[in-house]
Amino acid sequence: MKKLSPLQIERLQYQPKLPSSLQNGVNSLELVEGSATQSVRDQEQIQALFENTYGKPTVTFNSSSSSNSSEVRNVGVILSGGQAPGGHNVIAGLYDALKNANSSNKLYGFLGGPSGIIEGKYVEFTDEFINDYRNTGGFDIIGSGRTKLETEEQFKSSLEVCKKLNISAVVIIGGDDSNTNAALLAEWFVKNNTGIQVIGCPKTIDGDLKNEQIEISFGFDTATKTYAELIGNIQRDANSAKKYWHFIKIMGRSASHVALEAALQTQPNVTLISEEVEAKKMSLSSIIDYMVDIIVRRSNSGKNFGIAVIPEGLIEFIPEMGSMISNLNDIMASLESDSSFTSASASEKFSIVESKLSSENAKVYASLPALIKTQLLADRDPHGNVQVSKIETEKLLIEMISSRLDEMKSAGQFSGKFSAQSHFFGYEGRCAFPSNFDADYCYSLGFNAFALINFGLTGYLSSVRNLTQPADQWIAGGVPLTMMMNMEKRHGEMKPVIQKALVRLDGPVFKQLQDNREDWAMNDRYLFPGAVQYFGPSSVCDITTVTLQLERSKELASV
Ligand code: FBP
Repeated sequence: MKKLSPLQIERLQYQPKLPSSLQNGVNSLELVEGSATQSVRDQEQIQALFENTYGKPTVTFNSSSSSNSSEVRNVGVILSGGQAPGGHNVIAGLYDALKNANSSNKLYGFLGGPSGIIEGKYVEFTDEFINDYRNTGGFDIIGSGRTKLETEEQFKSSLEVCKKLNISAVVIIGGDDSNTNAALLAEWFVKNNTGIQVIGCPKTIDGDLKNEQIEISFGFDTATKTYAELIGNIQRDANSAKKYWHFIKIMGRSASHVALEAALQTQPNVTLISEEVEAKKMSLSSIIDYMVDIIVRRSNSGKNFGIAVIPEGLIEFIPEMGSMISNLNDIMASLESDSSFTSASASEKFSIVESKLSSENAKVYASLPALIKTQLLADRDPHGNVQVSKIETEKLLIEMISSRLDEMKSAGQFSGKFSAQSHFFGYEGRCAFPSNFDADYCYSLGFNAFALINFGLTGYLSSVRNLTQPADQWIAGGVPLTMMMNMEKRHGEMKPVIQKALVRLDGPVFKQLQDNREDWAMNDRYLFPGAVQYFGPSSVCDITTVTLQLERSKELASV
């Protein structure tokens, strides 16, 4: 028999909330169509690529007093990409909606991510199976993977597997790339008259899958609350011992939403925002200047300690680094199967790469410590990009700041102490038990995904909005995936992709940081959020992030 922790037992009892429109099940709904939509950019190209699924209207569900019967449906579900808290509840919501609509409906889970549907690896969900995973973190119910579902051959294999299981709809739970693939699959299924629908669900702790229709991706709330709890604990340690600077890198790949939200929840002394670094064209050396200035000023007022929050993707946003990394990505792609490179020693690899980089980029590469040079040569992700989670930017900054302070010491410009500790928070938050907010949001997204299926829609992303209000006031509906797309360069070719949302430097969330930066740098305004994901004052633990509240209050003020 499985042994469960006391919190696990407690969370299994949690009953996720639904928007009032969905509370009577998917057979008691009416669908309200908005107007026809367009892609965010590159309309002609996107329309040409998605002839059958482009331009559909957004849809909203209202509860209806009449009750319709629902035909028997088999549905398949895929968890795709990095883990995000709440994935299990999306599946639980989908399962409950599907069984509630017709008890003969079946839900299949494809194993190990998108490769499961290609290779026909699956499980059939039952009450008993699902019940063990309700309100738990992780994606281990069926596993996840990063296989890109995009080729004709993969689509054909997926069709065969769906036919075998009599599946008429597939739900893909993923981030921007996985939902781009969901849009391609939806289009292919329509084009080939298969009758199979595809619905996406917005997942990623990174918080960069958002737009006017999707307020936030799931997992962002729990992950940021978890990191904020950890940062708060470190701040208390730093404030107690008063001897270390803690450099904390926080996950989020390109966008700095996670670092920014965690900073707003904890008020550390320094918060770097990659989008700002890029906009201000800050070199690595000017970032060091900025941080050294705060370290020295704090030291002069007797504080040889502090907290610096660093977004995971920073390195790619520093102009000279970004240019060198993109040059390096191309070189790495060409060296991938070159055995004289793959079998070379570390120092030989450095020289090979330097000889192939442009002279400017070679200088930047050569100036880096060996540790970072090696990390920059690690395997690329499926898109050919460097895996920023593997680059210890926090250590790079510590090393460069230490040498700068040593020089200043020798020149009599610094008499304090600098002793640093580095941390990387990423995996610690991706599989935490979903917060109350994520447990409710995810369950609603899954439930709503089945409502979209029941109305025969395809190529839509499940959308639940009005998230700063109590769950019963949330608005359920769907957004055509093509509406969020534009053309971007991938592997040297222009491809249709869902546009990533980066931190807006003209938005209220960044402004909140900007307005307080100097105060937080010099005065210790640390906040210690604690573990508020599940229990505690409902004004904190049941509501969503500072980011979304600031964004929504600005939107409402402008109405
Ligand atoms: P998704 O975009 O798939 O949601 O993954 C996000 C993420 O957690 C990033 O924050 C991080 O850079 C990356 O995954 C790490 O990937 P991996 O799990 O492969 O190490």
